[in-house]
Amino acid sequence: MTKRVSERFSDGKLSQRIASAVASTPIRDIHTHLYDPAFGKLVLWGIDDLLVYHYLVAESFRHFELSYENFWALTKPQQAELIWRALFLEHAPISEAARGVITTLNRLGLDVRKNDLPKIRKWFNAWHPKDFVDHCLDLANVSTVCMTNSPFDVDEQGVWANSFKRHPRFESGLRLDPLILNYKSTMRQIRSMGYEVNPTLTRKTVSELRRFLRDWTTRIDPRYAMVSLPPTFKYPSDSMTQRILDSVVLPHCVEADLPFAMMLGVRRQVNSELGMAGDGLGVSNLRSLENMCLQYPQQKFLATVLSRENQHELCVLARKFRNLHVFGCWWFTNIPSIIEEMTSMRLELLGFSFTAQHSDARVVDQLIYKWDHTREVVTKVLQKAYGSLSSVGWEPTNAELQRDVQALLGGSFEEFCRHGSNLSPSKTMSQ
Ligand code: HDL
Ligand code: ZN
Repeated sequence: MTKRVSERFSDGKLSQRIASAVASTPIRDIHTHLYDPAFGKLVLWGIDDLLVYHYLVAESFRHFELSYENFWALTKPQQAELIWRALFLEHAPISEAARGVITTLNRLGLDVRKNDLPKIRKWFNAWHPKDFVDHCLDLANVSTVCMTNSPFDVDEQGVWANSFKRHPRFESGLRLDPLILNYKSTMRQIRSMGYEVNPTLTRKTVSELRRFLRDWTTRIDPRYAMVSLPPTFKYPSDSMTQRILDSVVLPHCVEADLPFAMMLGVRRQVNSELGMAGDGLGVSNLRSLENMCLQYPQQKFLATVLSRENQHELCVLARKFRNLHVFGCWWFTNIPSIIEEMTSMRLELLGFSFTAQHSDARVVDQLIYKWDHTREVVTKVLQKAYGSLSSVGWEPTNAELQRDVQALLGGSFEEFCRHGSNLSPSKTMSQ
């Protein structure tokens, strides 16, 4: 018998079961900028790293009078002091990134109304980095995080050059932006690493670039290869980017059975004075993604898009191609109002066959707030979705709830990576 709408969501029992399923499900965080503790100085943690996070830098400059130059000349603690004053003392920390710092400090057991930065610093300084990393993973209930590893980052090269014991909860991701987007300038660096590559993609250069990718795949054992792409990315197009994709990167991914993750829509350095905080976004033409899924039916693609306007089309595209896995509320969409809209739409169009979120965390403490805030929203969305089912007589068991929530928080990604995705031969590509 259909319950009246008013009764639908009054079922506190079901709502509570959903809330505890979401709270208790460990997360596979499939994209972050965190580092295994073995990476030493590359590991960011503690109050000053939290406060100088580029999201907060961008927001703080809206209140600053000092010049960009004078800000960047300050030490990290001095920058943190200015950000703390602008966003946490002179205004309520109401933005997602500012509220995140408060959530994090609160969950670490600190009194967030005691605006005593030196005292907070002292508390963090009492921790050993490795213990603190594990503490944050446990508090956030995150089972594993995937790093963003660049063969072109000199600091990273130094670590990978020596074998080291990997932290079991840190996986790697092979980031290839410089190769795919700026081959001309990257070629020299690859040559200096011992590969005989030229500016034009001769047979020899292609085979050396494939060797380069094979070597780094063996070295870091990535979950996927990855690139971020501008809104102007076009495939096919008569460009070096496409030639690198078609002759080097995608054949390597097929050979290595490596999913290829594309993050579409970033406009780098819209305001270069802001440094890492200076990037913006644009609406992408997702026909390019469609064409790649058609051109490479046996290749697994992961995709996330930066523009809110692209989200619906991405879901429809994923309905057409089972070798396309949608993931995360990336960057400027990683705010509760948009996470709610995106997750509802994805459930309605894709069921559980997507990954609801990745944290994109850069500072290990951020795992705590990025996942607390996401769990809040996912709980709300699932309570509404299961509430509708329950009102027509379909109520999930606890085991079904665990299964479904786990799918959204890493399980579907795992299943996608396990499955073959060979589809029928591709048809002609649309422009
Ligand atoms: O390109 C990327 O992986 C982005 O996530 C950028 O690193 C960006 O600066 C970021 O941290 N977004 O959350
Ligand atoms: Zn990222």
